[in-house]
Amino acid sequence: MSILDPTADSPQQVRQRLTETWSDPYGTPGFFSTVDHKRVGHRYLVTSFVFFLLGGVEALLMRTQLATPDAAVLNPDLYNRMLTMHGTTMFFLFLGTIIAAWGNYIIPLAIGARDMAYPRMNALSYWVFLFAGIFLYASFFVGAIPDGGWFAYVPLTTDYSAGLAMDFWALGVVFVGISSTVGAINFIVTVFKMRAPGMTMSRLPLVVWSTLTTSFMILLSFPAITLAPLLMAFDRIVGTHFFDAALGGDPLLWQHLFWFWGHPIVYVVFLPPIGWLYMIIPTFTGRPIAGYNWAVAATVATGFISFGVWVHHMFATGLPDVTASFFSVASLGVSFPTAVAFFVFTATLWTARRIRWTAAMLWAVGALVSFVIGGISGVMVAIMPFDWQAHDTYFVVAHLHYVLVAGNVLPMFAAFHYWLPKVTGWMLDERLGKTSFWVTTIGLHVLFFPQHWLGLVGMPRRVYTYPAGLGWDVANLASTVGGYMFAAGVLIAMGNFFVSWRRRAPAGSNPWGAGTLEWATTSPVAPYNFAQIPEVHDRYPLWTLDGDVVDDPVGIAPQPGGVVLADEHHETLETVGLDARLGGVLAMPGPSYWPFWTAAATFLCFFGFLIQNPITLTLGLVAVAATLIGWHHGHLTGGEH
Ligand code: HEM
Ligand SMILES: [Cu+2]
Repeated sequence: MSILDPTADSPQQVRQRLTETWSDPYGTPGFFSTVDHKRVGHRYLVTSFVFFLLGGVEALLMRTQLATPDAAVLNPDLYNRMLTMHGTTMFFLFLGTIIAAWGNYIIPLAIGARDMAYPRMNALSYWVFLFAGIFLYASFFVGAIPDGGWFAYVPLTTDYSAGLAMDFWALGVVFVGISSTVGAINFIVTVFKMRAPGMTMSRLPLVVWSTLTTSFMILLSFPAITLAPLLMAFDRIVGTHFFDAALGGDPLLWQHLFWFWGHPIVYVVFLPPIGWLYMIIPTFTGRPIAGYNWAVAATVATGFISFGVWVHHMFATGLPDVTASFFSVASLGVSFPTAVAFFVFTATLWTARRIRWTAAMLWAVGALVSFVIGGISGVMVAIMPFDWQAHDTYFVVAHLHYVLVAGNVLPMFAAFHYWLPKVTGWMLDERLGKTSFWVTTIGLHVLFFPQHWLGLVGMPRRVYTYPAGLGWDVANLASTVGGYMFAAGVLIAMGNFFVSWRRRAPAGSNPWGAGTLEWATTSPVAPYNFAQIPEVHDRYPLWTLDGDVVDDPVGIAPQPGGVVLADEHHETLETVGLDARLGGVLAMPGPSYWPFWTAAATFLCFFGFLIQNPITLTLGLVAVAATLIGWHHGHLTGGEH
């Protein structure tokens, strides 16, 4: 260990040494062995976005089929498969992972750390995600696309789905769950142990609070979505009867397990995006967030209450009234913290020094405004008699898309416009950014608003077509037009990325004049993040008390007397306690191929289970064990950090 004295070495020398220590090997070896949270975050971003596009293509196919009555774009069977893969892709391969993407990229920077607490586990969670995505989509190439709905209700998916289709689904979902769980553990430890000295819990950026909360939620809810599909796979492949009522099993058990994950997950997918907005909106209003403590309380309360509401997805299953009433009340209750969050945003905007309507800000405020519609329709369906009417109609499709798209997709674009300059080092075009915002957001409302009405006049969801003359034609056509408009907006945003890439207008370290630590280092970020580990004294370290931007951010040039760790290992500071006292110096693991191989071996296990081949399965298990031994060999013999 060495804490360099920057007065002896010039800042250039210090930086060079840090770069040598923290850089990955060049080329392919670096590609497969990197554990750098920024590169992992990068990959998460690209991969999740690709799945977003795939899910979008499936959605557009469905919408095209539904544009006119009695259409024949998709046959019923293919429609089922597209519906299943659209929902599955969006939930498991996009919504759940885009939050890991920004979490990976931003969290270590926002807390002033040099990496995640477990860099190799971080790489593992990405590789597992990638392999699980490939596993699920391999079903397309063997003609066994899952067809039982993304909610996979039994017995539809146990007794009435032949072939490998739902085996792909059940095993793929278990597989991708490993990635989320590993990632959640990593975020929790990172937030508790790696904060820069002085970053007390009450100075924690709000995006970190929301990621911390959702990480706990993932840990508590994912066991259900691991267990349920595993039991389904056993019922299907091994011949057990967990869900078979005739032999003492219980089909409702599936619904309970599925929604015990399925409800909290909707908060898991929108709390981090709300956290992004908590970062973006203060920057463009030029003032700290109003009501920080309220925002933290709302975030944590949402996490708690969301575990007490899953049965609202089962109001139509004939539950005892007392049970159902409890869940109805709890569902209404969860809207309180969300309302608090909205007051926080409103107060911040209301008391702004000066609102700067950048593209990022437009996307952020557009998301908030649109989300309100989903919130209101949510309160409506939380009331049982209303839900009995609206259940399984397009009203629910409208509701769920409002919350998911306004609660995650629009904030994702806000985050892109806000943080991409940090990731790439160049600015996105503002004009194109605003155009894409308007096209996408208007598209969103044209797409989903008419579906409320369709639901109220009785159009059921999960149908592949409808006859003419029911009065549903115009609204369906409008909805499809909106779908294409939404897609056009997404394409413009992508076009913006490539145009701006060619232009490469330099971003500088803090282009928006933001106040939080991720802007205290170069853009793009150097491999070591911060030359000097920052010391934190308030919530917005880069703002003076009057809200002006500090000129020479802390992490870029090592200052005399600061802590600069530049040994031959990846080193960073560990802090302890809620007040982030200096704990010691951590030597972090460097690049490694093992995470990749462990993920590949896990793929082999799932593949063996899928094709019901005991030899492949055994080989896979042995391979997992072998890669884990290889991974930890250094620890076991004490030879390596
Ligand atoms: C990130 C954005 C999106 C997410 C997370 C998402 C999610 C979902 C989910 C979970 C379902 C299953 C609903 C059910 O339980 O029946 C679904 C259905 C559907 N989605 Fe999306 N969706 C998204 C975007 C879109 C877009 C942009 C479109 C249209 C262009 C679309 C069109 C549809 C259609 C047509 C269905 C089938 C409804 C039914 O037959 O019940 N979705 N979506
Ligand atoms: Cu719910």
